[in-house]
Amino acid sequence: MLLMHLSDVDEASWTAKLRAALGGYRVVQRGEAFNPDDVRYIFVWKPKADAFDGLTGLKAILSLGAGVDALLKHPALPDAPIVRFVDTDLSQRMSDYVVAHVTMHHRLYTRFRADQKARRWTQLYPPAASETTVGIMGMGVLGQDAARRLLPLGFALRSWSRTPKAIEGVEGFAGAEAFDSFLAGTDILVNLLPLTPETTGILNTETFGKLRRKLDGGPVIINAARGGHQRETNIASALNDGTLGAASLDVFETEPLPVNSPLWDIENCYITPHIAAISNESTGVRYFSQIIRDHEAGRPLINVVDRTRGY
Ligand code: NDP
Ligand code: OXD
Repeated sequence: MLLMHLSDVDEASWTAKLRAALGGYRVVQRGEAFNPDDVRYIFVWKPKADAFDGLTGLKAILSLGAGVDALLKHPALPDAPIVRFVDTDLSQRMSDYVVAHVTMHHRLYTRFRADQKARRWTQLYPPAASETTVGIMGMGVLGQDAARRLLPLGFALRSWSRTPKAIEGVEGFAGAEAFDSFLAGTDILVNLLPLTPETTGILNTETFGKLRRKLDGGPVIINAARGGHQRETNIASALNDGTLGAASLDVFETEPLPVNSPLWDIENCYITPHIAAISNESTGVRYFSQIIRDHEAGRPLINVVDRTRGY
């Protein structure tokens, strides 16, 4: 049996589609009558405190989110394997966000928008893409897809990951000891890391000060991963004092971003409400129903979270 436990998304719609995809396999929602001992899989997003109560026969936890940081902090998380969402549609959507914001900043949008407001005609030529280095933190599923889509646009690319990566056209840096060298050649910093104890607060004053100051207006950060990666007071100061030229933020320390956050009023801060990439129902149903079918047929689970690494 599959138990649905999706908060803040249309659980009924996912349930109907999973029932159709899984044929006779039983799929139940929280309010329905069922024996918790019979639940083999639970499909979660923002699980409540009692989500896992009584699930003695659990074989796997299926996470609608690609990021599992919040799930791993659940106080009653059972010891079952966690399968996270990995999907080409999700990657495409995230790369759409990354490419849009990288190209916007590369073409000095902040500067020309300010000039337009001031009715100022000042010709300033943006550098060629090849003269602008995009540094991607996190070279996993999403980081690699973003790199693959930025490469044909001509940007110089570098990446930072925990373990070394050899990706054609991308200069790889790995480990804490290589972080400063990675930053020193980066004009536009894109964050696609998972949120772990090691990466919490990584977007801070010290990091910003180590970025290359080549792009007109100053280096730029783009955070589409987790709000826990950023120190928002540091970002506000860096945007106001010119340490950063601009910031594109899709995620925040507190979501929704509180109305009194100073970030709302900062001209060179581009805010979106955690919409960089949404998990798509039709591809998600295909992915998770296949996971269940395969596992029920004795095949191994894929995309299982490594709990010791935290992602
Ligand atoms: P992956 O697990 O595939 O990739 C994670 C990458 O980060 C890997 O390259 C890993 O290194 C690297 N990494 C992890 N820890 C460190 C560290 N301490 N130092 C350096 N590198 C590190 O994740 P995804 O690409 O699938 O997703 C990334 C994140 O994006 C998710 O965790 C989620 O938080 C966020 N996200 C946000 C969405 C949004 O709408 N805003 C939507 C979907 C995801 P290595 O390769 O060596 O293991
Ligand atoms: C995710 C998200 O992790 O939407 O999938 O943030």
